[in-house]
Amino acid sequence: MRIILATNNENKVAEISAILDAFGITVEGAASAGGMPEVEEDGVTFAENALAKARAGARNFGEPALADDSGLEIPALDGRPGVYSARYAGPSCSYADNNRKLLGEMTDLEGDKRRGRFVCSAALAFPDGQEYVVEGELFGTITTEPRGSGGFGYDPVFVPDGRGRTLAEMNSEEKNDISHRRRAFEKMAGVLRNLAASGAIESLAEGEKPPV
Ligand code: ITT
Repeated sequence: MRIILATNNENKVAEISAILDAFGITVEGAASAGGMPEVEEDGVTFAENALAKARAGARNFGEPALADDSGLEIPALDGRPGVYSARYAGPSCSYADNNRKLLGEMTDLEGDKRRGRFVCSAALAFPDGQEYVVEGELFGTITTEPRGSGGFGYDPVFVPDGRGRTLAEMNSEEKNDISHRRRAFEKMAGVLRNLAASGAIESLAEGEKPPV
């Protein structure tokens, strides 16, 4: 079964491919399938944005598409950066710019006020309009300085509960074992398994047969 991963974020492609691979599901990044069109991310929830990206992928490629919309929520900042996580410090900002802005806003916050969660909504859309969405989360604390060089985004400033290191100080296996993305796509693997078991995605399996 070919499933397109409707994202332009290569870090996400690497993480989601590794996570789904462990469940025997192979995905193809949009870039290697010809490129993903820009999608307007104007939803107020991660789920809305994930569905918008998955629908755009299914429409563009004419094949089932998976998408991820994710970000960091800090209750003491009224939920920011939230759905604006990618462009928090401005339209074409870097991950380092976002981390600087976040840490700057949190300078006076201590203890529980530094707690937050990563959220990942994973959406699956089919060209015929069927769609599914699931969510995963990871709770933790925001550091006062960035630490580590692994991962991407806010990983250098986020220490998951029960751990002493930031996500950027972990290797990819450690992060993929506990991450919000892991939790969402583990659920999505269950959705795909159920669809296959019920025969609902049989035609996809047929469509994948190599040409004779
Ligand atoms: P696509 O829309 O193409 O999927 P994107 O990077 O624009 O890629 P989002 O709109 O979902 O993706 O924004 C997600 C942002 O949230 C991302 O740029 C990071 O800043 C942050 N983020 C999400 N997951 C993260 C993770 O696992 N570690 C660190 N930061 C993360």
